[in-house]
Amino acid sequence: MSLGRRELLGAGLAGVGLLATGCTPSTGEAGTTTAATTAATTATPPAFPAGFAWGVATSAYQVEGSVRADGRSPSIWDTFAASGNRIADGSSGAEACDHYRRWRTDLDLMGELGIGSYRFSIAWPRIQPGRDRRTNPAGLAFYDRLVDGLLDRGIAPVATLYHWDLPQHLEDAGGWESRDSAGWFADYAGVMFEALGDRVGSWVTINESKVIVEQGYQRGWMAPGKNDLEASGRVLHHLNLAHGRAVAAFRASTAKGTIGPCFTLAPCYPADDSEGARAATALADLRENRLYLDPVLLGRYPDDLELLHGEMVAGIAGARRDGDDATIGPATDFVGVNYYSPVVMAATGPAQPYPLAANGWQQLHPDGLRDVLLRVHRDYDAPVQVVLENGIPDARGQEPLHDPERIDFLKQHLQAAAGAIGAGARLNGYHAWSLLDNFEWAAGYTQRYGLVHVDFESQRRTPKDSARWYAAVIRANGVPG
Ligand code: GCO
Repeated sequence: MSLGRRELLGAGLAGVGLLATGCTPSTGEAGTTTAATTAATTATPPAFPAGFAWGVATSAYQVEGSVRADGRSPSIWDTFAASGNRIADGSSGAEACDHYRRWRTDLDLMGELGIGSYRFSIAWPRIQPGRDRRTNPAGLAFYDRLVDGLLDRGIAPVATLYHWDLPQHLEDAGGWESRDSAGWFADYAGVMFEALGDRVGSWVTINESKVIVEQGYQRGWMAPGKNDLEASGRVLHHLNLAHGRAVAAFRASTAKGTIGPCFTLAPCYPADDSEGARAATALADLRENRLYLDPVLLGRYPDDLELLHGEMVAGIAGARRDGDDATIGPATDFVGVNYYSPVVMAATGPAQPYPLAANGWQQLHPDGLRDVLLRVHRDYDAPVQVVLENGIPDARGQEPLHDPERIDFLKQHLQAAAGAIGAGARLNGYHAWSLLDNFEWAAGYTQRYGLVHVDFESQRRTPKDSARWYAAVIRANGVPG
């Protein structure tokens, strides 16, 4: 059986010793009052403000393919996928959805579904493929066409600068472990602001630093496949610096749009009323949320950072220089939120009171979306927020085009988002993950998250029932009753 890419993400990290306190694996016992009551169902009727952005999301390595086209050089994901036994089905993103060549078809499809906003990512190795980091005009031209194609169809481009595909030549020069990475990223970001800043309305800096840190540098389940806690701390700090320097480059540029970070957040609930469960939950919240939110949104690391594993804390401390916190924390225009799963903690370790999705790591708890949005609203000075990812893989045994579980999932999560808006959160958009079935990282093509089915033999696209349902939501600007 393959490892889900975030399996154990909510499992207390006991296996890799990230926490200073000992956690034992969950007994899997059903949760209890506290997890359930924290999640009281919202009574607010689903309502979205006029102009709410209804979107879908993808990322470059997961959909583009054409990994050698027009001068692109390898990324750390090409290397990782080729390094043997890393990907469940032995596949890679070499072809993926062939979106690099079929982008017009995909944009037409989005247009037919009434999609208003498309979150895609830019493949850095297409833009700066060589060690000299000179701009590659042919690589840039792809995103130029894509953005114009979106605007022609009335779809707002939301461009992510980094969704995990670091050029291999930068990895060879030290990658995110090197402090130079912040400067490399700011330079590359500057190239993109200059090229597309007149047309892209929203820029996202770095997708999910938590997943890079935990899966890429602690567990080794994702590129670059390392198991080094100290390095993971350094990498986190450099990702934060890179974000801050890119925001500064954006402000100094002539780009017209807005810019913000993207976090994958997990509401943390105690499994019961015990003091032990509450303490474990507070620690989980530090590890899952505050460690990432605080530096970027408040300009300082959490005061209780030392509760995390000493080697990781040492990595952060060793990388930190005077003035860095201010560099990391310039104000952003919005906060991007990805939501998949809560974390529930008993005194003895993680609990799993909610049903699991077919990926094996995602507890299904729609009200968690409302809870994370309201938490960011409350604790981080009421920023504008946008959901940049939310989705599930096809259920086991599902007929390819009939996905009632996904419709239920979307409906309940949208109701939860509406509940957050009703309670004051400034949410201005929602992007379903994903437009297309695609390359799901270490799970290869074994998990399908698309609203649109892809036959990877023929590359034929066919909307699933959920795509038609989502189109109706968009037309109504709300969830049908
Ligand atoms: C994620 C990623 C996506 C995944 C999706 C499903 O950030 O987690 O952005 O690339 O494919 O989340 O696991």
